[in-house]
Amino acid sequence: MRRGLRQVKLIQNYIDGKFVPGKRQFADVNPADGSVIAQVTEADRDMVDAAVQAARKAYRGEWGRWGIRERAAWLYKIADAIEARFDCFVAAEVADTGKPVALASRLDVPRAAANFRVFADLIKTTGLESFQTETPDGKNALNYAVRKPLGVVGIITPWNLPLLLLTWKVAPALACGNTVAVKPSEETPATATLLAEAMQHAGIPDGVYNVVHGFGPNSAGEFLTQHPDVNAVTFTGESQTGAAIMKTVAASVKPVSFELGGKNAAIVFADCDFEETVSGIGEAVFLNSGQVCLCAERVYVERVIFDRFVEVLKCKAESLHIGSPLDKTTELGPLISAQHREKVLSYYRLAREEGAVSVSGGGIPEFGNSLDNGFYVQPTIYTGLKESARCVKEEIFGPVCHIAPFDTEEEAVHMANDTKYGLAASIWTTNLKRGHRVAQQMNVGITWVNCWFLRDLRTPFGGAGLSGIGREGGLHSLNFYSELNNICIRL
Ligand code: NAD
Ligand code: 6OD
Repeated sequence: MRRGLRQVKLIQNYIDGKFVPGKRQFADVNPADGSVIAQVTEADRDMVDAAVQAARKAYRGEWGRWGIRERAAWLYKIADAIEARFDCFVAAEVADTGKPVALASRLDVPRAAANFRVFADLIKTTGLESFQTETPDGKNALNYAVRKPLGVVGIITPWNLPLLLLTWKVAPALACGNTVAVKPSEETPATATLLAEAMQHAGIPDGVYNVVHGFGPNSAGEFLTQHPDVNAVTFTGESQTGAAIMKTVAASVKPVSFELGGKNAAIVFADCDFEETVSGIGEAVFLNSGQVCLCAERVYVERVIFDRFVEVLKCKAESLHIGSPLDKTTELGPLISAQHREKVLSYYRLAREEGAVSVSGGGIPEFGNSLDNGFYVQPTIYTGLKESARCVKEEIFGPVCHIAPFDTEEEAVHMANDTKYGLAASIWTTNLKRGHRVAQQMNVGITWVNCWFLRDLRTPFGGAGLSGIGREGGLHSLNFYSELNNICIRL
């Protein structure tokens, strides 16, 4: 190495149990200071084909033949391997995403291990339907279903919770006996690659888990979804990308599962537990710098507590510790990229043009050190926009919300549902009857009452409208990642 040149890590593709470089490289950038932390080698069409063929071979080999208990045992080993490298996973996720180290340590990496354990438990304990069917001759028939893998599953994931969302799909896919080729986001390639190392050390057979790096259109993402030997595609990301992938896979009629964007509402009633609610909404708006698909960007507050609520949430936003992701006390890190920051700032400008009252933030924080080269924005709160404003309708995906008052329950329900998205909602009230009543009227996949992002991995997860197709989680994942064969036996 020449003096003065820092050696930059090379992140490679993982195909058939080997790390392989691609012909082209792109930079992996640390969003906290704009520095290049690694070069990533992009998989071309031939490499994506090699990954899918390796997955096919492994599927036809021992992985596809093993029984449920053996596969579950491997999943527990993967969970152990993640935990054995806990600090490496945290460091890689923090460097790639800029998320606070405290968040990656409490959410992302523990959830990755939990994803493997939960689906290992589930595949061992979940039964299947059977029916005794009456026939006119009285002899009857027995119907029972058996679960079979789909084959090779293509998995495409975003940058906001890279390891959590990748393993949320890899774990049930493997539990059901499939093999996978995954394409992590080009912004956050590190932890999918570390997972390959963990699997290699755990002894997972070659070809069961393959990683191809690159971009979407005319790159590894599109090559994977176009591949004729991929049996199903599961995708998490923007709604528009979901539409593009749907077009691509339509030609070969593959099953798809889409977890897409959101413009989620929180409804705060005057009878809420005020302190708990402000704290919960603070999380729902600002966690991961607002880069969680479930974040609340629209907050509706009953008019009698509106002014007080706005004032206290403003204090909360202004007291958040924005800083280096490596500082254990940091609560708000940067956005993922310069490009994404420009998008979020363009909404901050648009909010002003649309007539918003700026309660807090709206700009870029200054640090006086290398963090000024990072992609930070201030946590931001607006009021005063019309419900038809673009800032109220479009997903921003930053640490920002608009707060609007309401007078009646009906009005709150109407405003919350007045969106093309349908991912999540939260209701804040101490009146449980009202909590149930309002929750059941939400046109979304997940409604939380007096909490937010509280997860039980056995429950259905997904969205309505522009927010997705299908449900994953628990049995829903097992059903997506397997083909059910109903057997009817005449008795
Ligand atoms: P994105 O759609 O830009 O990218 C996601 C992945 O798709 C990346 O790996 C990308 O390379 C790939 N991709 C892009 N175009 C493609 C194409 N034509 N063919 C195949 N692959 C392609 O999303 P993002 O910016 O990484 O993530 C943020 C978005 O994800 C937000 O909209 C957020 O709401 C959504 N999201 C939804 C959920 C959910 O569970 N519903 C979870 C996390 C994020
Ligand atoms: O918790 C999950 O299982 C999940 N899929 C979360 C999605 C978060 C979106 O950013």
